[in-house]
Amino acid sequence: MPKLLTQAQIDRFHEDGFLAPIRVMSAADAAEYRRHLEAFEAQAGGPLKGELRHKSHLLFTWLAELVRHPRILDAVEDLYGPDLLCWTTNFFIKEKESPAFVSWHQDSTYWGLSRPDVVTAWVAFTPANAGNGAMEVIPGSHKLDQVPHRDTFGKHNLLTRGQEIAVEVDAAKAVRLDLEPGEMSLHHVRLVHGSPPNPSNDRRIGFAVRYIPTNVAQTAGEDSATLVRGTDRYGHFELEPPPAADLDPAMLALHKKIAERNARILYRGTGVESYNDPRGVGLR
Ligand SMILES: O=C(O)CCC(=O)C(=O)O
Repeated sequence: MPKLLTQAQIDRFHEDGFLAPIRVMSAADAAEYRRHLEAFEAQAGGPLKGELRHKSHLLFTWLAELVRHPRILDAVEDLYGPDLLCWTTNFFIKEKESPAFVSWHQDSTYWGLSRPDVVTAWVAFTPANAGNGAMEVIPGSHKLDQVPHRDTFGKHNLLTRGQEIAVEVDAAKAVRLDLEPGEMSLHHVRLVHGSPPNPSNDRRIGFAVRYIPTNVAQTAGEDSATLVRGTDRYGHFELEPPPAADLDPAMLALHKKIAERNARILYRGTGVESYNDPRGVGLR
């Protein structure tokens, strides 16, 4: 008996490679997440950037809570079973009137994970729609094997290497994933997806949480993950503790070490070594 999705939704995920929209919290709760983010940014003097955009659930208690949100986990359990790790999280923030975009890509390309049993819960803190650069997907493209990509390191590309798919994408088949604050989409790690810039007068903020069942391993180096539900009987990843407080100094140090190690996996073969390298991420 599924916990949150219907059997028809589960079948559709396996057929199309995505599901949306799924409400996981109220619009007011999503606004509260945005408020937390923007309170930090106001104090820091600018938008969250560099390595702070990645694995931010190790730095902020409110994001540690979000990656363990029961409704998100129920949906993910319906797809991948009861033993779940949060492998990573990434903020995808497009500032108002900004040229930032995401090229067509498959998430699996540089992640080094042993099997394509990986799902992203993309949680909307603001609306995402035609007016502000919502994500678009090519239904069924997750059934392709890994497709070749080329790195562009494009200045406005929000992906780590600005990677883009090196084969023709039939954009006429694309489906836009419109979301209201507090809704999420789910997408498979091999699904071809991307998103255009945000010409609107407000930010578009999404928090992408990458979940794997505990039997998936990292093949490209040492790695860590957060056990968010069930039991880890495999031990493929060093398990990460939750933060006791926002920006707890011990967690800041651990996060830095983990970010450096992750960057070595994600940028392998490029000469870029850190999320903060100007050739790499900039505002990503
Ligand atoms: O936020 C976007 O527009 C793209 C997100 C994305 O590529 C992802 O979550 O894998």
